[in-house]
Amino acid sequence: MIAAATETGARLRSDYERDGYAIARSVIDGALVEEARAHIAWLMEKNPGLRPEQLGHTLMTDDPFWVRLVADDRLLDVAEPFLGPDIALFASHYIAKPPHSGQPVLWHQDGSYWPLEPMEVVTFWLSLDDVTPENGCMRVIPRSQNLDLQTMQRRSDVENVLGSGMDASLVDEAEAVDVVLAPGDVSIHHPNIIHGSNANTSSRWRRGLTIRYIPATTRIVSKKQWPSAFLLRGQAVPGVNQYHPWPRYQEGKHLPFRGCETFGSSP
Ligand SMILES: O=C(O)CCC(=O)C(=O)O
Repeated sequence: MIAAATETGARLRSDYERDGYAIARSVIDGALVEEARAHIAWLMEKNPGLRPEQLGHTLMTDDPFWVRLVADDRLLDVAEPFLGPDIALFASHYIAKPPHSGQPVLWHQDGSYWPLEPMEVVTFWLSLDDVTPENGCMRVIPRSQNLDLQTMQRRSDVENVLGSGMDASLVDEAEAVDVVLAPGDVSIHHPNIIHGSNANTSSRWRRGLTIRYIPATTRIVSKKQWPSAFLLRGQAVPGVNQYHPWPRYQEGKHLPFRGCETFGSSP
């Protein structure tokens, strides 16, 4: 079992190093996928002013289910070969595109937006639906992680999730690959890779959770405590980041989930 896990980790790392992304299948089970979908519905009800593509990290500080989900051992076991044993969270964001009206994410490089030093970070994109070109799955330009981080440009000519994107002359769309995933699968991508996604023009939801994991040696450069800074596994490096304690579940305040009563001790 351990040998199989090591082999999978080595395969994922070599795909990631070559192409800038990798795919791990069936990482979490159907029951947890269902809980994450219920979480999106709960967040939408609590935040009626936000589009479901915008349920982001500022909502996370006091949300036990969200921390439980990103701290799932199956996800962290996949992350560990990339980051080592001391793993923290930088950010996490549901990008849930509703049927027919889900917005596109314009071509971009994530690292251009992030206050991280050094830029050592991997993104997990956890799929909560069958995601395909029809409902706006993520698209990547393989091997574009070798391009330096560019300045992103504000874009209001087309409705889009980020409100910005990169210079189109740097993107060779003919090279784009659709990242087709089933519920519970995870794609893993590099902070420099060029990626985006089209609008959801189908009659199905396209729900996914981005999870930005950092090694405890990566500093989040922020004057205020970062709302989604959590130590998830291992040890903090003294003086590097200030982490929130894991929030404890309170009935009536938080979304109930399996194991919520005993959840809440930081590692
Ligand atoms: O969810 C998407 O369509 C795009 C996700 C993305 O841009 C990211 O994870 O960095």
